[in-house]
Amino acid sequence: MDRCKGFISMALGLAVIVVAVASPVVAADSATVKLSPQSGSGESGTATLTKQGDKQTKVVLSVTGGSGSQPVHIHKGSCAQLDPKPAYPLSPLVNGKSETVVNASLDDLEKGYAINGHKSAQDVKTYVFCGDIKGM
Ligand SMILES: [Cu+2]
Repeated sequence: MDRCKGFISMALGLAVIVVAVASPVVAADSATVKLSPQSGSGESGTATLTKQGDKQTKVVLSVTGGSGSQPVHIHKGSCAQLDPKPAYPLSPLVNGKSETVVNASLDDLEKGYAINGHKSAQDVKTYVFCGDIKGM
């Protein structure tokens, strides 16, 4: 009986090691960014970044709580300290969706960039959501 328990815990231990080793390999080709509301907008969602070869990244946004057409960009910096000048413009968010292929590798984007949304083309100054792109 004790032997049996020992085997089970060993098997569980191995399973944990396998998962821990396998995960980063899978995550390397894509990253998910959580987009959190700003300026009391109530807008939130996710951005999924997927490698498109070595020099491009597909960015797909899915956001709820907004309306109309909203400008979205990738900016240098972090949500806490954002460079106001957009680094890579993304397709405007319409009906909560935006899809763009940007000319930057996922590896580069994971080195200090953030995705942010603006209230409207007329009110670009108001940030409505933001998420930091982080490496795994
Ligand atoms: Cu922006």
